[in-house]
Amino acid sequence: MISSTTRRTGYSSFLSRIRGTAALLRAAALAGALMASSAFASPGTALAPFADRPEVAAFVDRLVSEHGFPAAQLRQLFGSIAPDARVLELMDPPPRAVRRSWQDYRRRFVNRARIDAGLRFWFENEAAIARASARYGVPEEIIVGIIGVETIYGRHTGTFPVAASLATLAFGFPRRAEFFQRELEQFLIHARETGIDPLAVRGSYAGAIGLPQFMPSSIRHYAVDFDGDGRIDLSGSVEDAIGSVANFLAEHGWERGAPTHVAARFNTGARISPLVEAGIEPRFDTAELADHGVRPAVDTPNGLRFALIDLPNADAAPDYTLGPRNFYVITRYNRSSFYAMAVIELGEAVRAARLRAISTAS
Ligand SMILES: [Ca+2]
Repeated sequence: MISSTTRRTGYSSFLSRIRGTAALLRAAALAGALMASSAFASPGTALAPFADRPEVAAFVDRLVSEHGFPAAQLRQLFGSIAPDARVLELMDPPPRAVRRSWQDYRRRFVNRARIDAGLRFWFENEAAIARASARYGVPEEIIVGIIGVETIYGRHTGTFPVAASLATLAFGFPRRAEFFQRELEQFLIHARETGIDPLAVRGSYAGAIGLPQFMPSSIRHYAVDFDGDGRIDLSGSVEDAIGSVANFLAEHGWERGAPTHVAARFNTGARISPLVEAGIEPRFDTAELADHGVRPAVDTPNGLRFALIDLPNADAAPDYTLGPRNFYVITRYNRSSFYAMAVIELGEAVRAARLRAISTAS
C-alpha cells in the first residue's frame, strides 16, 4: 500500500520514511503485544472490516476445505457485512448493583399480558401442540411456556442481522470466539441446506433465531420440519417451532409423564446448603432428602431423584423447589433455574386459563 504522500524525493523524504518506519515498527510491536495478550481482539480490531482480517480469511479457508463452500461466495458475504458495536455492548453489559430476585424475574415472564398471548397461541395452534406433545412426550404447557418466555409467541424474535451478529462475536469477542465461530459455521451450513439467503435472516444480538430462539447449532441438531413442507423454518412456521421445541427437550432426556418440579417441605433444622450446593443435576432420592430433613410435598414416583433448587430473592428469603430430571432438561435450553421455573409457571398459568375458557364456553 503506497499513498501519494510517500512518493517524495530527497533527504526530507528519506527522514520521513525512517520516522514512518520507526512508527510502524512501534505500532507493530504494540499490536503484537495486544495479540499475544488477548488472542486477537483489541477494541480497534474488533470493529475492523471483516474482509481485512487474517482470522476471517483463515475461517473462510477452513469452510472451503471442510464444507466445500465456494471461497468467492464467502468472501463476498464477509465483504457485505460489518462488525456491529451494539452487539459487543449487549454481550458485555455493565455489572448491575441489583441482587438477583426470582420474584422480580417471575413478574417479567408470568404476567397477564403473556398469559393472554399464550392462551391465544394455544387455541390457534392446538392441533400442532397436541401432536408434538404426543409424539415427543413433552407436556403441552411446557412447549407453550418456552415459546412464551423466549419471544412472547413470536412477538420479539429479534431484529439483528444474524450473519453480522455472529461474525461480530466470532471475531471480536475473544472470551467466546470459539463458540461463536462454530455457530457462524453452523448458520452458514443451515442457510445452504435450506436455500435461504444468510443475509436475510434476523434474530437476537447473539444470533438466536425464530419463535423458539434456537442457536444455529441447535437448529441443525434438534429442529424438525413439523409442518411437512420439506424445510425447517423456525421464523415462518409456527408448527416447525412447536415441533422443534418438543424434540429439543426429548433429545435432551425428557422423561414422559414424570413431573417437572415438586414443592419441598422442610423439617426444623433441615440441612439445605449441602443439597443446594450439589447443583441442579438430580442426585438425591427421597431417603437421602429425608436424611437432610427435606421431603416432597406430594407423593412422587418411586426411584425419582431430585436436586434442591434455590431461587434467591435478593434480601428476602429464597424460594425452593425440588427439581427432578425434567427440570434439569429445561435448563439445557437456557442454563438458569429462574428460566426453567418461569417456563413451568407460565405454562401452568396458560393451561389454567385455557381450562377456564373451555369450561366457560361449554
Ligand atoms: Ca417446515
